[in-house]
Amino acid sequence: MTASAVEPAVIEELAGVVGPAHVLSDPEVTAGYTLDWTRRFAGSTPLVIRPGDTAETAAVLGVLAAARIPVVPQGGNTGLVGGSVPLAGEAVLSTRRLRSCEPVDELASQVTLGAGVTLAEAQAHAAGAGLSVGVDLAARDSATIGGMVATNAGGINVVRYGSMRAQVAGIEAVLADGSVVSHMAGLEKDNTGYDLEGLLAGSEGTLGIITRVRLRLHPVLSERATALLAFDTAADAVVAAAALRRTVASLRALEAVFCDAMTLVSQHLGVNPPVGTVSTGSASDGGLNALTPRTPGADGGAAWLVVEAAARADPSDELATAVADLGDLVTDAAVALDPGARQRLWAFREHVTEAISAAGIPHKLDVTLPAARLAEFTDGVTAVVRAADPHALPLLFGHLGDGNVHVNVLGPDGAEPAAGVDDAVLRYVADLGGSISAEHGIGTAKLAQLHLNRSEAELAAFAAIKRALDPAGLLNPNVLLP
Ligand code: FAD
Ligand code: 2HG
Ligand code: ZN
Repeated sequence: MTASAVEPAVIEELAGVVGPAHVLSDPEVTAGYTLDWTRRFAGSTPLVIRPGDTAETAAVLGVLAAARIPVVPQGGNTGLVGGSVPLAGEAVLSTRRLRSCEPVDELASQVTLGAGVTLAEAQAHAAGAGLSVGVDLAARDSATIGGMVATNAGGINVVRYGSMRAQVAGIEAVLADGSVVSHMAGLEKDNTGYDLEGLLAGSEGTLGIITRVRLRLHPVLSERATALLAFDTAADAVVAAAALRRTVASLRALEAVFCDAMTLVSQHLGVNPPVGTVSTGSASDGGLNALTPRTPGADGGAAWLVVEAAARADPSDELATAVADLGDLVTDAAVALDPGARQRLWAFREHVTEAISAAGIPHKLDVTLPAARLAEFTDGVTAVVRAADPHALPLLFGHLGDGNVHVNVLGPDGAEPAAGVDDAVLRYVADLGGSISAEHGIGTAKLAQLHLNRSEAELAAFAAIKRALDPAGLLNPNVLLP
């Protein structure tokens, strides 16, 4: 059944659970829940339900299960793989009212938060106790803690603290039949059976709706040094990144922006980077069509690294020594210590996604490569894209310290590229031994390619887990599982 066939009696029952104000059906109001952040994935829903706590969420799922109505969980709707919007007329369960912030448990360095708390709110709450959240990403003002766990989000500090799954000390979630699983003691050692938290992290709303999360927190490292390093080629940046990972003990972020992505973000910001030369166009004579992809090989185009060190004591000497040790590999470097100057360097990395969205509707291919194949990939992927669509423009950036490259591909004038581009790039990644999804998930965007990374036996195990927890297939039915 689709939600469009929802009986008035079911709507009444849902309104009885969450209150009539939180069952939305006016298309003008629900429209905001049906289009994803990239504007590539659009659907429709006649029903958005906004429960206020775990008990209401459980009751809502009980009603939906009895009526056999499929449902898409949605947090901040910043996901980039089309997993958070109703593409086949499903109901939407918005978690944005699950906003409880319990006091920070300073003895355990943990905090329990409602799934709808945004990352920025969680960061501010933790900071009040002198602690910090281990995952950070540019969508912090909208992305929710529940959505970040559901996607096992990565972001800019994975080199230091790991992904979202590593931050989770406990989860409360509602399963498809309305039952609640809650394991929130936050014990560091707890070998009492299957790791349900680990399973729900990265499950993209297909196994349960996360309502509360107990997060591990970390000491605030207030002394920071940030460097923007320029390189002649992508391959040089890859070699430098590997060296910096080995040598900078206080490393907190190791990010890259390649060639045309730097030109585009510079145009968007209206300012060129303080080091290195943007390769084509400029802030004044640019425009998307002025960008021409580099040819593969040594002419792979210039590249930049953003490197951040953080510690209790000033880490700038350690960072400066490590950069000096790179020798001629690095062509120029800018270092910043105070927050404003550091933010100005970060802008060239943090605003790339926004710059690309302002230019068009990209296909987003978020991949990881083994360290030994990374330079081959950054040099070779442009040719792979152009073979699939001669007019497409690949824009490369990402979390180089994790081997994670974001390949965004735009068609001419910002239109979508030819559909074959995705398959060509993801096959290339799999052939090199990489992952077709580093941190954004599979969603609907990569359903057709999951088999490139997962064996038949693994996919059968995934399907068995799904059947066990959601036998009617009601939770996010068009996501993750082929
Ligand atoms: P949504 O987009 O609402 O949902 C994402 C998925 O999780 C969907 O499948 C949805 O059904 C499911 N879901 C949401 N909430 C729940 C819940 N409570 N229970 C069960 N399932 C749920 N991602 C990174 O990993 N690293 C980055 O550096 C990064 N940077 C970004 C920068 C920008 C500018 C943008 C727009 C996005 C970025 N993202 C990044 C992607 C996105 O922010 C993350 O995927 C984030 O985790 C999504 O959180 P959300 O609350 O918006 O989830
Ligand atoms: C980032 O690292 C995000 O900036 C978004 O993961 C990546 O836009 C993208 O493809
Ligand atoms: Zn990313």
